[in-house]
Amino acid sequence: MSRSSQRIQVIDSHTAGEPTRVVIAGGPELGCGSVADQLKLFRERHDRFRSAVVNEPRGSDVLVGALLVEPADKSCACGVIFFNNVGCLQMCGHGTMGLIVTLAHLGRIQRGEHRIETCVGVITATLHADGSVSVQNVPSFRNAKAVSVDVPGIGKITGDVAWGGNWFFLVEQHGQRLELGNVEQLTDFTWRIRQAVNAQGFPEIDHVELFGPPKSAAAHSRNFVLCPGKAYDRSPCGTGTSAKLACLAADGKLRAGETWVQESILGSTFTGSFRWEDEATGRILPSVTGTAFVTGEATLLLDENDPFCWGIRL
Ligand code: PYC
Repeated sequence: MSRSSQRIQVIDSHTAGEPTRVVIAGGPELGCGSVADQLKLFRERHDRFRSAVVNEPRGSDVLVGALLVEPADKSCACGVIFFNNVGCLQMCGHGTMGLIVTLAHLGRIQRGEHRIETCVGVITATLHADGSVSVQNVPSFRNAKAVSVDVPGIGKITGDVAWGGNWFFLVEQHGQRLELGNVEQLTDFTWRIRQAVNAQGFPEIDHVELFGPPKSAAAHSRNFVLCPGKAYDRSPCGTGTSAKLACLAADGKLRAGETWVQESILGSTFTGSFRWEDEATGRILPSVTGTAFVTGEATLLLDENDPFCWGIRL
């Protein structure tokens, strides 16, 4: 090993097929501010660290990173900064489930409720006896109903804009086959929608979500979710499911306490439900449950002499 190699300890997991890499040691010094403050520093000064951890040749476009940080709120078990192939995520549902099974694997937490500080607020994650994890996510809401956009090469597409910890454009009517064998077409289709929605006054939209009938009789809906770096979510997407619950609640299609089983493009599922935070404004408190498994323990080596030390970036 070269003398200049930096060592980063990670634990890999997957949640309903979507991978998470938790950085447990070797991360940058980000001070002792809130996680939102630490995220600002991470974005400004350590973007190459982000790329080194999740991008090729050590990772891939699909991988979501989760950097464990010191929480400012001392009632929290930890703070976390989520990131992907192109930048930082504000929240991540599948990543939180991956983080919880990772902390349990390390013996740092036991069954029960754990508060976690994210850059968009404190969330609570519950590790159940059967190993599943429920994420009580940040308050979620629909921002705009039935927004129509002219998508070049496709035509008029109508969808809802909603917040579930990330910003989503949710589309029911699209004429696409939600099949694993069709992901190239779905990726192109949703990428075009994202660009058109962003250009038409919703620049904050980072994810696009298509819905269709489920394959499993136990599920209520199937989805395809395009992430900001053009990878599709293998899981049903925790923040995307929260945004969906907010839309269902706003339309009166799901009542508080009822469950919604969201199937992913892989057929894996998350079970969601909500409580009202404020019925008058349509703000809900979503809870999303899924299962994650630890898949690896590793030490990443960063050798400055390696031309791809900081990952392959666009
Ligand atoms: O589960 O919230 C989620 C998520 C966001 C991006 C990938 N997964």
